Amino acid sequence: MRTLYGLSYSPWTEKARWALDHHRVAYRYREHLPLIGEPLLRWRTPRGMRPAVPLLIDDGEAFPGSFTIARRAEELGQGEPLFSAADLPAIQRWEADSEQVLSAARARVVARLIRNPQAQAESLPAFLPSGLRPLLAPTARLGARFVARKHQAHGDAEAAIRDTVIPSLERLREALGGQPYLHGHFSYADITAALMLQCVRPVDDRFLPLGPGTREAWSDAALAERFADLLAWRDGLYAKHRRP
Ligand SMILES: N[C@@H](CCC(=O)N[C@@H](CS)C(=O)NCC(=O)O)C(=O)O
Repeated sequence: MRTLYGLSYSPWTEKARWALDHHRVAYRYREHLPLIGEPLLRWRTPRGMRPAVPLLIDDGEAFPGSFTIARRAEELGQGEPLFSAADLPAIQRWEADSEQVLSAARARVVARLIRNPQAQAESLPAFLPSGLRPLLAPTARLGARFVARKHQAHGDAEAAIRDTVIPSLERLREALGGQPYLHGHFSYADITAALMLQCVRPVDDRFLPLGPGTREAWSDAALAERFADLLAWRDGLYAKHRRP
């Protein structure tokens, strides 16, 4: 069976799942555990590639990264295309913006997680009994530190938000110009751009459930006020196009 390895709270995993679900591609989902799951992840990742999730294993072949998985979903699935040839160069530019924004956001999220015991407890594996979770929360802090080191998420997180996130969101606002889609119809450009807003205010729990501590670590009240129009656009896109 086709298997997707991911982190349920990660915007990258959500991009991959959105594309797979849009194309009605069947898969089973397995949660990756940072640090503890690293040896297995390395073993599954093709040589020469940085081990990260989401990772799709399909018929013994590995498809690493949300973009590659979304393209694979388009090959396999049904439904309206997300990557029309004419849109591809622009989709790639939005993907590059989204990657930069989410990397900046990750630096801030892991820094916040290291100080937030509630978010740490929420990031522990679901099978652990609730009574043990507060005790084991520091283990999740180790996991967060590991992710920060592995993905070089250090430096001034606030400066990265100012220099990377805000300009990208301004560009998105201008490109949309009040329209529902970036390219006149729903495409992967909308998906990858919409996920940038996860670090402004995460989408509703109906679509991507997060515990309160995790939600807080991903939220930014000042940016939410400044980009309220983009949040409304993202919420509309989810309501219309995100299949459960
Ligand atoms: N460009 C990749 C980025 C994936 C990525 O950065 N994944 C991180 C998400 S925090 C990850 O795997 N972290 C957990 C780990 O490395 O163990 C994509 O589009 O999927």
